[in-house]
Amino acid sequence: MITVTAMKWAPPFAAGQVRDHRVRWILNEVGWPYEVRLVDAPTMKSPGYRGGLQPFGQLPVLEEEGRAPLFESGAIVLDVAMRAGRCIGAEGTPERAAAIQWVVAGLNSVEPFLFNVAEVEYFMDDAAVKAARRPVVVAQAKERLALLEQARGGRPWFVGDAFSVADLMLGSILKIAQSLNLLDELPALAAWQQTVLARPAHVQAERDQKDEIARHTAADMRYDAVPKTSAP
Ligand SMILES: N[C@@H](CCC(=O)N[C@@H](CS)C(=O)NCC(=O)O)C(=O)O
Repeated sequence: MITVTAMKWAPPFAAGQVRDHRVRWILNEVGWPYEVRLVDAPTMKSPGYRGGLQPFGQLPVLEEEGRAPLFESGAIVLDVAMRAGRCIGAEGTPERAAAIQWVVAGLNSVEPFLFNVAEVEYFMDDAAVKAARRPVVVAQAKERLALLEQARGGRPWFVGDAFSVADLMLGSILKIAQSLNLLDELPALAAWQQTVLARPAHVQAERDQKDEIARHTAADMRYDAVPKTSAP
């Protein structure tokens, strides 16, 4: 049986966006059953978790009998899709190469720009620094999103004529953009994202994550039990 690691609780802005939803989503797409292991902050930051599951004390992690645990949401999505032979084109084809390319592009060339905006919105306390930085990072993120839409070229899917991990990863990454109103001037990209997110495999993944978060509170994460010096 496959086990996916998820957080007991996350703040409202993150509910439905914690990266284990990507793993649940691809598992739902390919029809592989899985269990969820809910963890708190001290567990994630423990030497055992860092040493055995995720070196940076984060999630998601996919555990499966007879295989080494796998971390990094992108690696897990690609691994599941390749092993299942679904949502990633056939081995050795240009479609598979393009799907991998777009997953990496999403994680490496789009997500960091969106995270810069999220950092200003959610994690920055100094009002003056925030006011100075926001227009800069918003402009950079909007430019990156416009270039992404230009590359999509109005096609229904990023690769070929079917849904693939490229759409999954980019649709997931753009959740941050959508919740920060960065897609307002890109209605076609926003509409594409809504089509992708309407897939039953995603709807189920998001609902399951939100339900688990709703059953817990911030106290269940036991952040106070994590030493302040611990890396985030
Ligand atoms: N590049 C990693 C990022 C992992 C990551 O940032 N995970 C967040 C949840 S979305 C996390 O574990 N946050 C808790 C923490 O850092 O303490 C991936 O895609 O898996």
